[in-house]
Amino acid sequence: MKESVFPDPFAKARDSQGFEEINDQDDPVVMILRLKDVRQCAHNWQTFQSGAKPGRIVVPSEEHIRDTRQIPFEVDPPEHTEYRALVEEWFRRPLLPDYEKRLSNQISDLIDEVLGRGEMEVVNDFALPLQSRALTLLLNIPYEEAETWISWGTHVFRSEESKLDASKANILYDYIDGEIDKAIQNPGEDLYSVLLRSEFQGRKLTKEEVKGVMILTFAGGRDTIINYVTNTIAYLAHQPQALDRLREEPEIIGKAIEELVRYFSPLTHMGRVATEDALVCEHAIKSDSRISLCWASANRDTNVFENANEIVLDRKINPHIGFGFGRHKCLGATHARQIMKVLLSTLVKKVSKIEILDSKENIEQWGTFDRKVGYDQLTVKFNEI
Ligand code: EMZ
Repeated sequence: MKESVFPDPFAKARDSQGFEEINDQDDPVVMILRLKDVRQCAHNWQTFQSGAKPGRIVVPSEEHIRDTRQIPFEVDPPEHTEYRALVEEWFRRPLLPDYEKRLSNQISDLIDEVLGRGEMEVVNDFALPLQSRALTLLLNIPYEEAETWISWGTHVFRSEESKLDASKANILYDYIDGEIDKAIQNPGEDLYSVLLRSEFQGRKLTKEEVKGVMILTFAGGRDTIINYVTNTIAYLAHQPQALDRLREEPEIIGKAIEELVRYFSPLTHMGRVATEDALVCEHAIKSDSRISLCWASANRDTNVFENANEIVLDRKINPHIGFGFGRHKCLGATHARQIMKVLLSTLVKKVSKIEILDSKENIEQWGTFDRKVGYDQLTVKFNEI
């Protein structure tokens, strides 16, 4: 398969019935495939809740490998609204000029570092360090800490041996517990300390709640950003005219970022648990069963997007839901968009052409759907301008 092509495996099921039932660890999940229905279900948090057993709304379910509730992700209104308000401003910091400048320096240094090499493996030697170093800005902690996170690999709950790896998850939990204790001893201006000072319903956040926010911050933006960055590099390598166009028309970078999120949809789907019997696409959903909101399928819905299977860098109307939809839409989206903006703006200044030397696709399997979500390995050469 061509490196930059990400086929849409959902088309047939989306057009014919709009949903598909899959099995996840003996717990069925009805995947919702059309954009309109995905939005409606995401909007209807009363019927399709996030605040189920911790881990259950993730597909594959993580309920057997963790008990900590991720906040605000696994909470419903009205509590969700109050939790979200506590962290919203912090997660808008990526828009501050100083933040953007520091991010620019990081990404510029990383590109300089790999330009000197004959070849490099993008997933582990570029996307992972880029994501981990950028996370030090989001958490407002020393840059050196990124080395520890890089050593964990691309996903904190998955390993090469297992899709759900409890021992790996424990590394993250123990680490976060330790960092929370350090912040209690030595409060500072980092996210842990800020959360420990925050108040929820007139009392301080508990350690467990702080941990819930931190786990989400570490896990939610990890493989997603890594896929986004890696897939973008593959695309720019395969379509050199796209790299040239972004160089000549930097004003379309904002639109290009959205289009790449739509096309790659780095997070395939996210689950919800029905609080009552319901109907979606004339299909009966039983109370306490799961649905999934399939962002990846919705983003290729031909009733909404013209030439849905093509990357149109300056797509004018682009109501994609790659960052989710409704109250739970991605808290890290501002950070993710800044990373992409800085990455594209820096690449066009420093790199003339990217060559792909070798690649191995990462294919997810959901029932009968095989979905390419990114790469396990992508070896390239960056050519200097
Ligand atoms: C959860 C999820 C959040 C989950 C927006 O997505 O990301 C997944 O990668 C994690 O495994 O626990 O944080």
